[in-house]
Amino acid sequence: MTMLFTAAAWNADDWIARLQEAVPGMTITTPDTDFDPAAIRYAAVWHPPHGLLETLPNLEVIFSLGAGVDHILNDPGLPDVPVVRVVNDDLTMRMTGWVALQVLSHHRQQRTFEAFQRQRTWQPLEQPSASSVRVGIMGLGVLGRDAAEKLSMLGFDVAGWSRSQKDIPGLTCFGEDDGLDAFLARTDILVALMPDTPDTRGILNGRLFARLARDSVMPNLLPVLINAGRGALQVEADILAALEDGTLKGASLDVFETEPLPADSPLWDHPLVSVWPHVAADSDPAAIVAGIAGEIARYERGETLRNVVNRAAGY
Ligand code: NDP
Ligand code: OXD
Repeated sequence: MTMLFTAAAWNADDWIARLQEAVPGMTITTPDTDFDPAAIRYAAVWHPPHGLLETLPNLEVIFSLGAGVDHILNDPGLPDVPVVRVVNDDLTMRMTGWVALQVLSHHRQQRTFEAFQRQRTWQPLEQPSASSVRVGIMGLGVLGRDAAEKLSMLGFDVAGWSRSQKDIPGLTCFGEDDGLDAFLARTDILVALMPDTPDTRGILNGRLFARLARDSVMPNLLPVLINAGRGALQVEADILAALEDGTLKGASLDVFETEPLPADSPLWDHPLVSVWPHVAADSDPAAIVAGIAGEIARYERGETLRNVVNRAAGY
């Protein structure tokens, strides 16, 4: 039983040792070694080089080393085998923590108070309740739903929008295109947790920002954009223009059109933008390896794989 591991810039030795320990009898190889393509049944990948996976004639399952799968599905030669993505509590909690941090920092005016502190200024400001602030989450999947539920627990007025209409207790849910206008019109803090697909690419653009609520309880500070989905969702020129003309009052971005964010991007030193280097929900190797080992054990027993990507939908 052989697995191909490829994740450029990651510590392959550590991952290989973990995978070997977790999957008894598994031989792990990497593309830079002299391996027999016909021996590979499994692949565990993060941004695999295009064309590599189609050279493996006996490949049975591809494991994404992340929750997102755009880095695999964008390979034009991708073989027609199941792609399994990462879903685990550790990753979900990390994402919810990051989203809560951003929502709270906008709601509690963190930037303003940090500026006051630098000036040694004691200046209390009005503190609107969380229940008067409307958070809108685009994408109610594993990550969006958890973030929505935890933000509701913090008292925010939370709604969500997704491709299919959802019915989630305690959450106002809007579905697809016909629900988008109503969803945006009641959103002060927009959180994007969607995958990169042909339908979502560029969705965070000037036309969409213009449809956000204009009647917030903090008109000088909201609406704002928080994106931890994928950089391809956002049109950065439109974010900058919207910040310039006041359509947006701030942005917290963990993902970018080009990563790493180019040194000359105006986002770096924009006073209303918080830049994060794609770390909102870093993956814990132990949790990911345990997930892969569990799925391989199920598959070898003839059971159905879980968390298989819908190739037609693109996520
Ligand atoms: P899921 O597949 O569980 O959820 C995706 C959600 O997006 C679903 O609710 C889906 O709708 C919705 N969606 C997809 N396409 C559309 C569309 N065209 N219009 C409206 N809604 C749409 O994914 P996860 O929640 O696990 O992860 C979401 C994304 O987060 C990942 O794809 C990845 O890109 C990103 N991510 C980022 C990380 C980071 O560190 N920054 C870490 C991990 C993930 P429906 O429910 O109807 O299918
Ligand atoms: C992921 C990510 O998709 O970290 O897991 O972006």
